[in-house]
Amino acid sequence: MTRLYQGKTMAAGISETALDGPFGVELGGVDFCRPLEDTETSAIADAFHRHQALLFRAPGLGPREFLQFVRQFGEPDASAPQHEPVDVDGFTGLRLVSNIQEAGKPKGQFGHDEMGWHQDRWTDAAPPPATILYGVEIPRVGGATAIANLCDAYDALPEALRRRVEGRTIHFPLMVRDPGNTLAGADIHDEALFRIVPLVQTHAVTGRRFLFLGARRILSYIDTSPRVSGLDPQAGSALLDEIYAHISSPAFEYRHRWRVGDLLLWDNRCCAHRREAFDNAERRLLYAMPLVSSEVLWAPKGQPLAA
Ligand SMILES: O=C(O)CCC(=O)C(=O)O
Ligand SMILES: [Fe+2]
Repeated sequence: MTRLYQGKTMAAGISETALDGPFGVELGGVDFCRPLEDTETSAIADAFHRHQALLFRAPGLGPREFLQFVRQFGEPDASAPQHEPVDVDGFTGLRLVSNIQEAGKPKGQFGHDEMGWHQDRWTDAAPPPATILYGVEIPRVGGATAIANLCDAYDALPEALRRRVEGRTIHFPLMVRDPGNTLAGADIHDEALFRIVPLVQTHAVTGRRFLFLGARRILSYIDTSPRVSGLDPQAGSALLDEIYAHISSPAFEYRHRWRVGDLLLWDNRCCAHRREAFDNAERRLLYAMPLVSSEVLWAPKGQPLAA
């Protein structure tokens, strides 16, 4: 694919270089030692909307510098992480994604297993506009994070499949584990049990249409599956199988092989991501920060997705 913006220098002295994949750019020329100028913030936001995924090389950031960078784009998720919290000047929402054990306790979340396609916090009324990860310790092999562009995947839907998804809603169980199988007989329109959103949505900033897939089963993390309006569980699941087969293509996927100091930021509304497994004898540590709101990357603030 010809990518005309390769190596282009944008406003504010920030350069764009295409990533090794069908979408996304690396941005150069950003100084992480000082706050961004307004022109730089808007140049980055503009690149975010044109490319959906951005990579910065920013070696040496600690939790404080990472948080300071993230806060220039919006408000990070401050809810308690599933591990011993890290206090960054009173902010305790920093997520550690790690397989490392310290004093017999997990230092972070998500271990070393493969994680399937998902969008972060997919059952939220307004899912995070962006997920931001920073590579601190990286295994020699494995552990790549892949991002699927669900705008491009929507645009390329075969006509017959497009007709079958149009107008449907996807119903995500609010409980991620259902050992008693109580959802089997549930009314899928019951909003106490399901987050119900259009399967095809329109991006509030770019106006592009995209598939909103949230998450299906992800190994031990989630054992419930979404339902699709107008279809019984088997037919809904078969439709999702087809959609997942369609999106799982190199045509829509940027696969990021981490290096220490990589800061990767993507549009969590219109992209799904997955994580490849790695050897648990190796150490992997990422800082993670989903934005719960962002006037810079997603306006108007906190508004649920348009249908
Ligand atoms: O470990 C990874 O690369 C990604 C983990 C993940 O899905 C997340 O932090 O939201
Ligand atoms: Fe995630």
